[in-house]
Amino acid sequence: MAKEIKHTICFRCKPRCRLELEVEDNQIIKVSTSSIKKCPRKWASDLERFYHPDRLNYPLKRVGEKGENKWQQITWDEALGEIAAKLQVLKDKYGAETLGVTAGTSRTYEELNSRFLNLFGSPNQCGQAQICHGNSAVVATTLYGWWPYWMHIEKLLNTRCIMLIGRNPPHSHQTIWEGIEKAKKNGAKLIVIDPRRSESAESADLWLQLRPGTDCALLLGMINVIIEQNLYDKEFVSKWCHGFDELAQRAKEYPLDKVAEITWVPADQIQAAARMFATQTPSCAMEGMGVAHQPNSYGAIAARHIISAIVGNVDVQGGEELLGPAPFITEHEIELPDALPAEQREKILGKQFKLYSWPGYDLVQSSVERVWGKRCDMFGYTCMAPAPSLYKAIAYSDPYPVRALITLSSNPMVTIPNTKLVHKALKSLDLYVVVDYFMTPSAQLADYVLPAAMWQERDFLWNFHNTTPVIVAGEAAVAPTIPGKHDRRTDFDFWRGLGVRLGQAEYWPWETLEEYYDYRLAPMDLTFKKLLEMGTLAPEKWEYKKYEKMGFGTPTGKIELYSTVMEKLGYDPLPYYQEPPESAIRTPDLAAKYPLILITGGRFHPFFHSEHRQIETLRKRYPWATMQLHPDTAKELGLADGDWAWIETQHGRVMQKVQLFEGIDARVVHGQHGWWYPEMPGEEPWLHGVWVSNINVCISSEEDECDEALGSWPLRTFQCKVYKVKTYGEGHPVAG
Ligand SMILES: Nc1nc2c(c(=O)[nH]1)N[C@H]1C(S)=C(S)[C@@H](COP(=O)(O)OP(=O)(O)OC[C@H]3O[C@@H](n4cnc5c(=O)[nH]c(N)nc54)[C@H](O)[C@@H]3O)O[C@H]1N2
Ligand SMILES: Nc1nc2c(c(=O)[nH]1)N[C@H]1C(S)=C(S)[C@@H](COP(=O)(O)OP(=O)(O)OC[C@H]3O[C@@H](n4cnc5c(=O)[nH]c(N)nc54)[C@H](O)[C@@H]3O)O[C@H]1N2
Ligand code: SF4
Ligand SMILES: [Mo]
Repeated sequence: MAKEIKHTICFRCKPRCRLELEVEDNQIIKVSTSSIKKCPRKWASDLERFYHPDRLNYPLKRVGEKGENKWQQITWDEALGEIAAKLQVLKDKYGAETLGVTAGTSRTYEELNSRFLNLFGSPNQCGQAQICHGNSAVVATTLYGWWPYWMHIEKLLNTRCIMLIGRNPPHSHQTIWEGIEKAKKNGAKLIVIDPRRSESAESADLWLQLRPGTDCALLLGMINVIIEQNLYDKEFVSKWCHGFDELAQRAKEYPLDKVAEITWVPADQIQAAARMFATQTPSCAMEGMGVAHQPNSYGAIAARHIISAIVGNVDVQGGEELLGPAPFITEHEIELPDALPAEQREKILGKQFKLYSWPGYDLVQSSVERVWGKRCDMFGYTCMAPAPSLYKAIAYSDPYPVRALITLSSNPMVTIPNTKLVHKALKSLDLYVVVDYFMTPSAQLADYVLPAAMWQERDFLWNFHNTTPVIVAGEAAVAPTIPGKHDRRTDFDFWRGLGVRLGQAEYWPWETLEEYYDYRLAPMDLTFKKLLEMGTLAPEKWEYKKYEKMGFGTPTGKIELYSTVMEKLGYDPLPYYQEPPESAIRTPDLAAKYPLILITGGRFHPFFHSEHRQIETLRKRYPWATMQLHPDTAKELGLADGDWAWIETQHGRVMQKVQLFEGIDARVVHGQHGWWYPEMPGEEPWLHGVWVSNINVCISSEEDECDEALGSWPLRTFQCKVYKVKTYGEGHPVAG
């Protein structure tokens, strides 16, 4: 057979590039050279992952005890039939809300998770979205009536100042970093707010090394400077912003000396950053996980959007660009949010977090729809049950029994905090189904493990969650099923197969992804095939200042510095600073015992969360988990570079190797996240080494520590201590 070039969408990391693969005889030979040149990661080693001997090839059914790693191979038809039958029995016994779905960080057809679940009647979708840009999407939409599209690289070329708040794109989003580097060459300034001298901070004009978890106070301090020094855009504010006087009043509570004390950032630096951001306009801010993973994420994210609004950055080229929806059938329409009956909406776990659940949804979306004609996707906004609420419900039937769980494109034993609770919960389920590429610590606890088609094996239509008219199409390069070798299926096939078996057939009329995408593109008079030929579809010209014609998609039609939605929901309508639940100020006794502040999860090459640990080429470069520690702290603790050391919090302890790093504050430790060791035994108690270095063993998941409006859970501000691992084998695999 002749060689062919297939145009796929790469899901190896975040940018979702269109990538050409060379294929011969249903085998991927290589990633074409022109694509590799474009890929800043040069991650051609993905073929090593694609053809890895540990990939899941057929559905597996548990035959031993849970966690014994004993499996029987079955067919897809058997697997889906048995799962559907068991789901029906559990639904009849406990109600539809007894089923939860846990999804990962937006790698697949997540709109179909919601569609299936809404039709099934359960509100309990639990996604990483709630702590992964989803909380930003919700806050932005609440205040601006739309979510600015931050993946719009071209905008960076028109910006004069970029402020990265808890975000480090050289490791987490390389195409954005390329854009920032170009912007810098054009003369743009770069401000970085980060407790570590990250790669972004290295190239910054201003680096603010703050105390973890204090961004909200820092940003309110900057807002105060901008207002007091008359640096805000008076015309825009008076015409297009609601609640400026109330904001000014609140900001007054954050004078520079007080903010400097809270944040550890010298007052002159705070002032310099505020002045730079307000005068070098259009400027834009990008917040990342340093902010999203804070206990008070609403406050920090709201303050970040407010600061951009008052300096007149919204819906201008090079600022916070509000691009609007795509004119096709959006992911959110596919989710069928209205199919979930009102009495089932009421049962959503974590319903006390009202902004990221139905009361907030109705208030926010009705205004968005009025102005934009469509609702905003906001990352599976329809049903978000926060992880701490979900795992508590499973483990303790509190507030009601959740007996079945489907995990698709996620690895909760590694990526969700309080691994002990997740472990207890997953083991106690009546039905646990995992759909993945590889066996993982989570999959080891399942009743059924189903092999998913990888990105090279599936058609995909990508649009950044309905926040932009840009649409990208990618095709399957090779077939997911090769008789005699493997029988993998796409996640579309999984949801459709289950839906059809559970009485949802009329809602799943498309037999293939191509049919599904043809349906979604029909309003644009396009087919999936046509779009594949075109590659990427983007408007020829971007429109700005659209609000002059249509207003903002909020209840007041203005940017809500003072949020009427938050007010109606019973929360403080303005951002305010709260001490983290664990800190020297809030819990001094705890801090005396655990004197260091633990931050976790700063992204690093070459891994993506808990993925790629099987790939030998990468593990040779990066064999073990690593923590960053200041040399002075290490010296005091008798630790040297490369030593194994325990990181211990009141919640648990794990070991990682010490890396000395002068760029971190001596009072802060940075622990990597995502670590498990596939080469260790899969059965209990090892579960592929999930207890050895996985930082989420050290993190709590209490509902009352989550953000009160969003329900997003903190992952980065815990008191800890660090000490040497004394002897080889000191740590039992089930570390405590
Ligand atoms: N302590 C701490 N915890 C964190 C973070 C942190 O910074 N600190 N970061 C958090 C954030 S922002 C996120 S987004 C989460 C990430 O959390 P997860 O999304 O749970 O990430 P992974 O661990 O990579 O799990 C993805 C799993 O799905 C599989 N997979 C990948 N793509 C697909 C697909 O298309 N279909 C199917 N069926 N399977 C697929 C992979 O093999 C892998 O096993 O972690 C969160 N957890
Ligand atoms: N290589 C790789 N790339 C990835 C991923 C991956 O796992 N690996 N994951 C993807 C996903 S799902 C996500 S969400 C993105 C996340 O990408 P980013 O948003 O860039 O997130 P991180 O690198 O986790 O954290 C950014 C910075 O926050 C800092 N930080 C920690 N605590 C605080 C704090 O309290 N305040 C402030 N201001 N900063 C703080 C850290 O030191 C770190 O440098 O990356 C994506 N890209
Ligand atoms: S940058 Fe990431 S998404 Fe783009 S081609 Fe490279 S590995 Fe794939
Ligand atoms: Mo994420």
